[in-house]
Formats: sequence, structure tokens, C-alpha cells
Amino acid sequence: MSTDIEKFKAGSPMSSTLRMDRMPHIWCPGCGIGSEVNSFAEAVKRSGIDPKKVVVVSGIGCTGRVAGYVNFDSIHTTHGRAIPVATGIKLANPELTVVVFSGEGDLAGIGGNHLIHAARRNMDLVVICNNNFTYGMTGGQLTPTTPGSAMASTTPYGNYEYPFSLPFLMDACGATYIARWTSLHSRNVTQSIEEALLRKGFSFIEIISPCPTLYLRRNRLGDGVDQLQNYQDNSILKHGADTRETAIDYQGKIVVGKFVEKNKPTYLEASDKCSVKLVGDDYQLYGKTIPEREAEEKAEKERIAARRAAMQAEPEEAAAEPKKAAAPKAAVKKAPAKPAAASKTAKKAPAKAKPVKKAAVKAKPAKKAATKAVVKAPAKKAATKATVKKAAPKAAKTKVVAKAVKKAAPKATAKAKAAPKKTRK
Ligand SMILES: Cc1ncc(C[n+]2csc(CCOP(=O)(O)OP(=O)(O)O)c2C)c(N)n1
Ligand code: SF4
Ligand SMILES: [Mg+2]
Repeated sequence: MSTDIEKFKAGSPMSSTLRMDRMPHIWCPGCGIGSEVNSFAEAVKRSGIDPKKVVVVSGIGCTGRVAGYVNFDSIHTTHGRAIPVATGIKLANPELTVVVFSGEGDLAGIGGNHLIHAARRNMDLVVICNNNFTYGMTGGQLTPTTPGSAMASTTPYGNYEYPFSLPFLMDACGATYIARWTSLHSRNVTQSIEEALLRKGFSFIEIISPCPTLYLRRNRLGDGVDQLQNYQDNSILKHGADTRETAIDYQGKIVVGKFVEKNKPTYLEASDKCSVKLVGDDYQLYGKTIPEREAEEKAEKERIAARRAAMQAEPEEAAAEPKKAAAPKAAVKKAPAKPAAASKTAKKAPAKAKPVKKAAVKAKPAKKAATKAVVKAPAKKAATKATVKKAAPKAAKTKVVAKAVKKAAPKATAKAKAAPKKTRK
């Protein structure tokens, strides 16, 4: 690799959040996953959350490879099991912000049961679902969201099943934050992820995304850019839309926006409440009473607000000093006051940026990127009985090493672009 590329990697504004040593990534040209990862990384930076307290969990699939490219603790787990693994991490160490980033086949197909129950319990997770209407990694099979009549390797005469509308499904299950965008709406994606990172409860963000190599080619829909044009022409921005009206027909209209945002106790809050009822105010989880945990949470919120303010105060300086890009403070891009609209319809999106108090905070230099994705959950030993006292012994650190699953990147086919467009209704 030439020195110039190394220089480029070191100077990249994303080097604090993405593992530049792993670049180039495996995703095909025109695939939507890369821009989503960029939006996610940007959202983490803008959120002010301590990157050491962010954990990313992915299942298996092209989207599942996300876990290997982020510069946070991460796990590339088994197919369909991202949510149970993420749930375990959250319960073992409630101080962590746990993000699931996976494909619609992984989350709503094989992992569908976990998805609906995590939403039902209002488990405190951020779920980012890349929905490309296909099993990308395994050759373009039908998924639970493939629109009616679309071609897949398993439906060569067109899909005759009824697809899920994931926002509707999640709403019915009780998710407390639901948004949908396309991979064209990168700034809106960033903004939704940032909001989800900063709130409590089960947040579900669906991103409709092109898979040029399989879905687009098989359906003769051109390349990634053609599909972005389709998103531009067919996205309808409707914040607060009734999720019953978010179904997607083949190459039809795509309702985008933030559909649901409500508060109700999370799984852990509900479980705490029940335990206090049984045990009284002495109840402790991992050696801390509820008031102690609340005080810690408040202090962490203040640190987050201060980091956000510091980032917003110095974005230009950060952009002008690419050499310092590895440090979180210097790596931050200017946060736009309004979400930039990627399509005509999205221009109407209201600005969500909240005023934050100014505060000077010195960002600590970022740690060198780990060569293996490792999750360290420094949780104290889980109390087997709710009555365990403060002196509960510390548990050994849980170390989970992500598997590096090697798979050759599927080749993009030039023929795809040349293929005539065909609309099937
Ligand atoms: C238990 C199990 N069943 C099946 C597979 C094969 N498999 C790997 S990825 C995948 C589909 C992934 O689709 P999706 O989640 O939509 O991700 P994409 O590749 O489209 O990003 C399947 C069926 C597997 N790895 N493990
Ligand atoms: S096969 Fe499809 S989903 Fe997978 S990387 Fe290529 S374009 Fe993306
Ligand atoms: Mg998919």
C-alpha cells in the first residue's frame, strides 16, 4: 500500500471512529452500507457519548460486517442473534450504549423473534436495520421485506409473499422510537441515530438501501445511483406517519421520517421498580442502589453535554488539522444546525438540533485502534438475589473476541447498469 494511502487513512476525519487499518472495506460499489456506517460514526461523534462506552453488535450478512469496521468495542455474532447478544451486554453492564447494526434478513428473518421481544420489552438498544430487500451475502434470496412481485433467486417468477413493513411491525411490538430513511438521506440518518443514542428505550431505525449486485441487477433496476434517484423521486417525508401506511410496493413510494417517539419504562427500569417493591430501597443492582445509579447517570449526562458543546464550539479547528484527526476532539466535523435534505421532500424536515450549554472540555486522545474487535464488559458480578449487599464481589471481566469471518466481496456486475429498466406492479 502506498504511503499516500496511509497518509489519507491517518488524516481521515473518520479515523477516530472507523478502523482505517481495515480499509478498503468489502462492500460493492454503489452499495448503501458504507454511507450508513459513515452516518453512524458521525452520529456517535456528535452525540458526545464516550466512545469507550459504545458497543456495536452485528449479525451475519453484508451488513453484519459493520462490526469489523467500527473503532468501538464490537461483536460480529451469529446469524439472527445480534439482539440477544446485545441484550446480554446491556444487562451485564447497563452503563454501555449498545447498538445493533444488521441486515433485514438477519433481524427480521432468522432473528425476527428476538427483534419483536426486544421491542416488546422496551430493551434499551439502538437497532439500525439496513433493508436492501435481499439476502445480499448469500446470493440474493427473498427476505421478509422483499416487495411483492420483485425477483429474487428464490422467486424467479416474482415474489408472491406479503412483506413486512418494519416500522409497522416495530410499532405493534411497542418500540418507543421508530424512524425510516433511505441511504440517500445520510444527514437524516445521522440525526436519527444521534437522537436514538441519547435516549432510553428500544429505538429502531430502518434504512432502505441499494444492493446493486443482487437485488438491483436481478430486477434490472440499474446501479446504485439509479436507485438513489428512485429514492429521491419516491420518498415522501411524513414525520409522525401512521405506521400502517408505511408499506413499500415494488419501486413504489417510500414514506420516510420519524414515525414514533414516546417514553415508557425500559426493561431495566421496570425490573428495578419490581425489585424495589419486593426488597425495599436497599435493593442494589451490581452493588449500587437506584439513587446511586441515578446520580452516576446524571453525572454522565453532564459529561456528554459538555463534550457535545466542546465539539460544536471547535469544528473548524478540527477540520483544519487533519493530523490530529485521531483524537476525538480534533476529528469532529462541523455539525450542521439543520439536517440537510437529501431529496426535495426531505427538505421539509424540521431541525432537531437542541441548544446545548457551552463548556470547555478537553478531549482525551483516542486509543490506538485495536486489531481485534473486543468487548470488555467490566460489569460487577450479577447478583443472583435481589438482596445482595454492596459488598458483592467483583466479577472477572467478560471478554468476547469477535470472529473475523472471511468472505470475498461479491463482484459488482457492469451488466447491471446496461440492463433495461422494468417496472413491475
Ligand atoms: C444459521 C444460519 N443460517 C443461514 C446462514 C446464511 N446466511 C448468511 S448471511 C444470510 C442473509 C443475510 O441477509 P441480510 O441480513 O439481509 O444481510 P445483507 O447481506 O443483505 O446485508 C444468510 C441466510 C447463516 N450464516 N447462518
Ligand atoms: S452484495 Fe449487495 S448488500 Fe452485499 S455488499 Fe454487495 S451490494 Fe452491498
Ligand atoms: Mg438484506
